[in-house]
Amino acid sequence: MTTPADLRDWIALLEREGELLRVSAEVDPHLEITEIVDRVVKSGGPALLFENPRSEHALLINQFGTERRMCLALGVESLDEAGRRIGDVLEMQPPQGLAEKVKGLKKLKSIADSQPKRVRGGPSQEIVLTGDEVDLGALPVQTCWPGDAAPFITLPAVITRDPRTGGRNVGMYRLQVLGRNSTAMHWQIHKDGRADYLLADGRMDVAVALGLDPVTAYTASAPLPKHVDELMLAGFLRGEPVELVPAKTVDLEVPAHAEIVLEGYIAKDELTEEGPFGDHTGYYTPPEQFPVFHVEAMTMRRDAIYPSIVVGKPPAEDAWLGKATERLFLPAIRMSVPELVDYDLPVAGAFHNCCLVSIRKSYPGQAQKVMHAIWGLGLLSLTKAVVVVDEWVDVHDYEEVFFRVCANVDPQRDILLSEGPLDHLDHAPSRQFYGGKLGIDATHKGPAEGARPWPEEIRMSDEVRCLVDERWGEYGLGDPEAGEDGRRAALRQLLRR
Ligand SMILES: Cc1cc2nc3c(=O)[nH]c(=O)nc-3n(C[C@H](O)[C@H](O)[C@H](O)COP(=O)(O)O)c2cc1C
Ligand SMILES: [Mn+2]
Repeated sequence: MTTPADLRDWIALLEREGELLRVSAEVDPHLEITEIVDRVVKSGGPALLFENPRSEHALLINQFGTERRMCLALGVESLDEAGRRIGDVLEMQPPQGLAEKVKGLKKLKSIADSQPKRVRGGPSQEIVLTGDEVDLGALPVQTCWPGDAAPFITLPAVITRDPRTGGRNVGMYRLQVLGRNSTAMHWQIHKDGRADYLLADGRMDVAVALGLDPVTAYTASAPLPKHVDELMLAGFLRGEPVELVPAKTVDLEVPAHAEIVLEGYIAKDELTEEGPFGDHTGYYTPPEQFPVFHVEAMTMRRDAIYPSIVVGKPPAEDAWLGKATERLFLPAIRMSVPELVDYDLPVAGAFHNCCLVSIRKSYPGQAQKVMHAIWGLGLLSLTKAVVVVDEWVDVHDYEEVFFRVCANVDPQRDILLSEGPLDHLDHAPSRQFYGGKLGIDATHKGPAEGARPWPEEIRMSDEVRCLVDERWGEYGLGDPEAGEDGRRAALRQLLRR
């Protein structure tokens, strides 16, 4: 398995797969691109390479906008396949016998190969601009929505170091352009970049990579524990290390194959007003104080391509970045919540507002135990509502989950109201950052949970189902092999005759 080596390799792959359209017409990065992309995303359309966005740099957008492209990006057939690869490593056991030992060695090699690799030079530094030569205005940075305060760089990988341990962090935090050589740094209070900043004294080095291979770009958005380097996950998923070069002006390493790198610093107590910005909550986030990022150098490839993404009222392009995280982190969540069978973070819930969980329930109160586990787990702790269903319920089938909630819940007994930390951008709670949590136990309940004997669920016998399968052709109701959708279409045809 290989994944694209860099952004250009990725664009070539998208083109070969019929997943990219080039737009040569001149378009305005001020609002116009958003409206085009919003229509294309919502119709499941291709990635777009705007060749003339009123800048010397082309703009790539909607690279992650469908499940198929997210899978292509990660080099997998399904997002669950990527999750399984991570699960295989997390659940490694001492090998039994030679065959397992060989397999075990392969896994260990894949872990060893995931470490980023330092190389001497790379295309991301073909052009080096410093001092007055730095001008963010040369990039086709989008003003996404009419109420946005300014243009925002929306798909960056922000690189910092923990001042205590030297450990690297890479996070996707939007940057509001303040002028030729400065931006705001929107790291929210629960994020690792923010934690590095709080530990720093005085000046803190920062680098921002733009235009990466799609796996590395994705991992900047992955909610890894603070001490885990996102570039290691990128190396593991790529099957090849991410190559790094020393930055030109700061004490950090930067991706050798990025299209563009911004180097500079953040001074501890220098804050600026950030926002408003039309965010993935579907609302504008109000102005708030955030640190200022001073850009002292800008390095790039020749003809650098600028990457962008538009978030807004869901579903938007970030939906599949979120779904990738949902699938990739399932094995890790199962390590600490072993009864968890599956979970779903609905796109319409902006990921942190709602979590649907199915569990293998074997004792009273287990649904409540799982709610508290979710509220205690990494960034999932910000989840506002948790719905728990039994193991046989498909959490990705929202009709089915809704049916269970309506059928199985006694609100007096099965609703848990709690409180805790909420997402930085959640506008609903009375206080910012803190508020109510809702747990809904839609599992079957037993007598120890105060329920009467639980009725049996209706299900046709296997015998009769087989019989009807076999005889379907005889009834004259359509093709017996057609499956549910085909059956519906055939019946509609018959009615029209
Ligand atoms: C398109 C996109 C934009 C994002 N913008 C921000 C942002 O401006 N600020 C922020 O704190 N998190 C933002 N996030 C979420 C973070 O990238 C995510 O929480 C990630 O885990 C942060 O890295 P960290 O865990 O190392 O802090 C964004 C995610 C995506 C997909
Ligand atoms: Mn991190």
